[in-house]
Amino acid sequence: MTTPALLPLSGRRIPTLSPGASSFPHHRATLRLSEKFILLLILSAFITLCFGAFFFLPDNSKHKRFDLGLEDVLIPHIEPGKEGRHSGGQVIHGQGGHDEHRHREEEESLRDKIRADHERALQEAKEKLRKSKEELRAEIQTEKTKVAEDLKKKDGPKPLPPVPMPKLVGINDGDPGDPDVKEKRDKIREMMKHAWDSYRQYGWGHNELKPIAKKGHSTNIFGNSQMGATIVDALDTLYIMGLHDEFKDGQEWIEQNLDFSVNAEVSVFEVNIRFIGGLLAAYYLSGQEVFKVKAVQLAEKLLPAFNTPTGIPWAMVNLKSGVGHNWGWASAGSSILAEFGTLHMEFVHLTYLTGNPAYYQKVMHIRKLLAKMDRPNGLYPNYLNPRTGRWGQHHTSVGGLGDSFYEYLLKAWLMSDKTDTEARKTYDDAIEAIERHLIRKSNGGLTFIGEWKNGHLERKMGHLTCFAGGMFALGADGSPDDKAGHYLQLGAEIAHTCHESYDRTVLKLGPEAFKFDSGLEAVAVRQNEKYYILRPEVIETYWYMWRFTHDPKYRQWGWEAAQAIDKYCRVSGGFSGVKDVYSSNPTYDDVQQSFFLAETLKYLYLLFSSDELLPLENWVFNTEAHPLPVLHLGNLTLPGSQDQR
Ligand code: DMJ
Repeated sequence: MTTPALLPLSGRRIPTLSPGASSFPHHRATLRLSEKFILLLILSAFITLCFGAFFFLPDNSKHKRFDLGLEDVLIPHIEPGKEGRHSGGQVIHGQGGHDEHRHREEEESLRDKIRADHERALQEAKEKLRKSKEELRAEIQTEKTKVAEDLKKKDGPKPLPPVPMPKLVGINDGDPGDPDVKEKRDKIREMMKHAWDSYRQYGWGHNELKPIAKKGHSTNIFGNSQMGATIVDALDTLYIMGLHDEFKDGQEWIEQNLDFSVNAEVSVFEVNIRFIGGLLAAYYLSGQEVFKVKAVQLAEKLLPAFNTPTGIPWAMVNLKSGVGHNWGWASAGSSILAEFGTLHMEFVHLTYLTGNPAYYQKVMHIRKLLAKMDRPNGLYPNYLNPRTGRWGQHHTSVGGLGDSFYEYLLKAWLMSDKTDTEARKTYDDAIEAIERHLIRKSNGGLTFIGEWKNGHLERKMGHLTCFAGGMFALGADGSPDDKAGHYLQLGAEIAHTCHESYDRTVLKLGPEAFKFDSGLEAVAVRQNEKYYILRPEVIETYWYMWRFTHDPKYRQWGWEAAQAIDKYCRVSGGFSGVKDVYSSNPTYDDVQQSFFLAETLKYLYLLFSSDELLPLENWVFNTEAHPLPVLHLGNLTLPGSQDQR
């Protein structure tokens, strides 16, 4: 699902205090500069005083005679005639004049040592005072960093309890055999390399890339963070394509830089599907522990978003303070169906990997709550208020604001090795209502999915809605009343309609939304709906349809889209979205979206690979195209699952 990212957020900004952070060592490390100066002055004054006092002390040697009695007690007697070794390797022969000489020498050397020590201390203090403010500031900073690092080491990631790795099938080359198909696949790989290399060169560490301006980019879904969204989102695609050097490079960045203790308000949904999904997929594919650890660290930061009166999470959460809130534009302060309804896959895997029931419980709680609610016409509205637990506006969509909620019901069932029948039933019921109220055929014979707005059907379909073709095909097997054929057919019809939306443009790239009204079919009308921002949904549906039917037209359509992207969106600094797909001379939006690397190029690559690469019986792709393995739990139950029954 995509939220209108450009809309303003509600402006609640929260002062940040790191909860639970120990304050003492930080306090020590953060003495202010002025305090440091005063301390140094006191120290040097004290040293000077001691040094001076030392020279005014009476000469001890003059009183030696009176001390002898005491020394007789303290220094062991050496019997006459017997020889022994004493300090300094000097041979001592008995007592008397020799002893006095020895004492004087010892005192002298002790005095020399004290004098040298004091001089050194004085010198150090003087040097400190001679340093510029900048030098002192740098020293303090180094000290602070060291303390912070020591602390980090102490509180560093604890090893997670080992769990058996789920059965991982089909992590292979996926060579398609046919040289013509292979050539196409190589071309997609080359496009991925261009997108990655450009980001590597111009946007490294930023969330996304501006390929025209050749610099980093970000949007409000990531708050003001710089968390390398493109790196995390792209990892598994790199791995699948065999771009191992690039993968290693990304892994190193994550190991050294990916830190979630940032004062940034991020979208819970986006962070979940791109970061947690991306990290989990990278972990399962590569077996590298670091990805699992980072996914869990991040998930912990998202949990405070669930602290609402109903347990329906806020849309946004501040990663540092844990304070959450909703988008300012959402109906009546509501949370969004496609956001709080698109957490299940990742959260179940988190519980599986950590043994922590919290993740599983949070998403199951959402499911239970929704199951108890009335649904107008059997449809799920897009908006739900997390304070009152009541629906906002009665708008229903299989595109933006609703889409991946339905997708995750189906995928929850698939991911559970088809044991989560509750999820399957909820999916089937939802799709039945959608078919009844939202799916229609145009005069020209195109099947489309409209949007439901307060009892009225808007005959408009979004690019985002095009993913549903793949979803219907994926859900065909296991559908009630033996309607598998029907759903596969429905998937094919949606794929056809979405292909038409591409084919009826000048650039052969699909618009953001298209109408089926007043003689218009599958074309955008409003100027602000004519853009293409490198979205994957149409290609995603081609790929699912290809896997289920092997009809060559899907590869053909995918290839048309790939060529159009390469022709019209490729620039020297990467790939950019275009503002008008009906113009032969389009302008760029200057954004290389992270989902272009995560999804669009991955689905294209899979379309030209063999089915042995990541078979759908063993892998379920999250809504950002990150593959997660099916959990064959057998008789095992997830921690926390008993409490839910
Ligand atoms: C992706 O981030 C995800 O697929 C999401 O579910 C909706 N669409 C965008 C890309 O268009």
